[in-house]
Amino acid sequence: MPTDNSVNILDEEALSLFKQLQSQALLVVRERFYQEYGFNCQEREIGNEELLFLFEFLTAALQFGLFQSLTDYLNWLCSVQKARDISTKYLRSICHWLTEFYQENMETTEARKVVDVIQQASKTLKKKQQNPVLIYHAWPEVNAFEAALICGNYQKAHEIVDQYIQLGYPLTDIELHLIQPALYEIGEKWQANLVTIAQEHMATSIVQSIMSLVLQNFPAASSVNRRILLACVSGNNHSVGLQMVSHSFLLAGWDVQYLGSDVPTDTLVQQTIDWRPELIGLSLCFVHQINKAKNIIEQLHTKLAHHRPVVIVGGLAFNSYNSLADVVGADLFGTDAKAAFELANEYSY
Ligand code: B12
Repeated sequence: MPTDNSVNILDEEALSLFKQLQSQALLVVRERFYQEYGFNCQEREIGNEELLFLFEFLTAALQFGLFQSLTDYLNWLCSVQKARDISTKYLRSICHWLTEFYQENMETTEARKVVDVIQQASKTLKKKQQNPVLIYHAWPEVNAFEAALICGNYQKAHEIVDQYIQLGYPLTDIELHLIQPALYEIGEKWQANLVTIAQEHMATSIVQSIMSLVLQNFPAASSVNRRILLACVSGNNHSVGLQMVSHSFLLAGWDVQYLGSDVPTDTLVQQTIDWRPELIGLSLCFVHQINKAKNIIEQLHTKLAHHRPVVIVGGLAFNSYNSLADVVGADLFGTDAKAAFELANEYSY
């Protein structure tokens, strides 16, 4: 995502104050919501997580000029609410109270920057939400597979995967053209209030079991003596995509350490220092997680200097806004599990 030059980013001191004010701002917004409407904002799909995310996206806009991700988030939230027959007036009120709060609590020039960003973003709320997601060539059985996941039919889902295995398709293709599009579709349906959070969880756990089980049908190439460590940055709980990335490297004979979701930064850095992979892969789902990735890369620079591993990044955040890879300072960006392996293989270490 190009950084937006029309956004006046905050200087370091103002940014630090803005962050310090976060908990107070959220408290004020919650209280005003209750006073105005007589119930809590979480009853209108604006719970703690949504408010914290809003704050994180606002920070990304004010720190890096990443304005588009803030408007995308607000419009995503708006579409979630509309699908549940909730008026956008609640979100508008929250934006309005936030502007009042910063006008009262920050110095005029810096408050103006915050207010401008919030006001500009909330003006876009009427526009139709378009999810910035890449859709891959989906195989014909995707709908049947997705239906099996949503109704919890493990046998059926497994059977469909098995059919493709019998036809000789590589695991990476099955994951990319069958499993990934089905999960993307389930995400759209959750957003549109057509599947529940429980179904989303169930679908994920079926997929994870099947992926682990069928892995043994695919013999790995002999070892190429190369190491990759893979992790979702702290705060990212979306691990299935990274698991697919791990499979594409495993099957090609790489030694893989797959750390899964939500890995705390310090332990991730320490594990990298201890194991010394030549490549590490970081998965990010949301734009505001770029600070986590930036921090990991900076620590690796400081602690390992020119011995630091090459860093490849990926995940929904990058697929939505390609140029983010430069913002975090990564060496490579892979759009999917297959592309990640191809890029890493061609890179000269
Ligand atoms: C399953 C799921 C969950 C599960 C995840 C469980 C798990 N163990 O993974 C749970 C329930 C935890 C979850 C939670 C949330 N989710 Co969710 N989730 C999904 C869903 C439906 C599928 C995710 C998935 O597995 N996709 C399939 C994989 C294969 O695709 P992928 O992640 O893009 O990975 C590929 C590439 O990106 C790339 N890649 C990925 N990582 C890496 C790393 C490297 C190094 C490289 C090179 C490449 C690479 O390669 C992968 C394979 O080809 C998506 C829908 C979607 N569009 O993805 C929503 C989705 C991502 N979730 C969403 C949201 C909002 C949330 C929540 C905030 C609220 C909620 N719905 O509960 C929380 C936030 C949790 C958090 N802090 O992270 C939104 C995000 C909206 C947005 N654009 O901002 C989505 C898009 C749903 C939607 N349409 O509204 N979620």
